[in-house]
Amino acid sequence: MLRALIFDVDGTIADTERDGHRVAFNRAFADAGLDWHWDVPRYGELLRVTGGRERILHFIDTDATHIATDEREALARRLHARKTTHYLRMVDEGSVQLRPGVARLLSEAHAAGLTLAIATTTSRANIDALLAHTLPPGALDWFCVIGAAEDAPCKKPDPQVYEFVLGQLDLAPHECLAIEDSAAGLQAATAAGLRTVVTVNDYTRDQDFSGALTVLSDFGERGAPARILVGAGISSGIVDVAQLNAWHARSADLQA
Ligand code: XBP
Ligand code: MG
Repeated sequence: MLRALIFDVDGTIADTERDGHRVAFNRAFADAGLDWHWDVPRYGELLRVTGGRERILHFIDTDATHIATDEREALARRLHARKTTHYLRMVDEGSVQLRPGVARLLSEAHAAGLTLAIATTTSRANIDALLAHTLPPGALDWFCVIGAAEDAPCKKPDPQVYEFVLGQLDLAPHECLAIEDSAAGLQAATAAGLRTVVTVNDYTRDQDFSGALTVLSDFGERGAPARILVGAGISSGIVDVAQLNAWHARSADLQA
């Protein structure tokens, strides 16, 4: 029986990367007097490194090698803290929106008694701000467990954040579905024993989603149906709780 949905955040709940995190990184670089600029395609490459601090550190190691090795970690930490300040301000100003169907599916799942949880690479402050600004008042309480960067220092594709969330929920992987947008997220969820529904975005649509239960454009809304990219079709074009239950039941049949 399906008991819980575990959602990724960046790219899944909201399109945060291109016009949110990327812009915040660039503002932090400018504040520090650095002439670094991550344009849209370059940021797509850098997204292979999960975790904002790790992404900055990787960039320094490859593109700013004049910075002394023993100063890199501290610089990455400073820039990342500043980037978080900018990102929170942008969320506050309403610059980051939920993806199609997310608000509907979350409230339907909550009303249906499914347990909701989050498993993300980003920091806790970013999640609290995003959910507070995009969901109805009190919706933060819908999430029984929020696993974030602070809870799992080993970032996706490492399964640590999913293992943390499963432990807190006290549920077995087969009682849950993970919802992800990236190959790294799918690998993390799969390594934790979870079956995964993938919704893609412009940065992830060409990634390898082998092993996903299904791959979709989004969750669909009335008048804007979801497209199935891999897997079985959905008659209404809208992913709802009944559809998630059907996919979950089918995955149990496949495992039996
Ligand atoms: C996506 C990430 C994060 C964000 C930036 O996380 O890899 O690093 O790009 O956020 P997920 P931070 O898809 O798991 O939600 O700067 O806070 O790391
Ligand atoms: Mg993601």
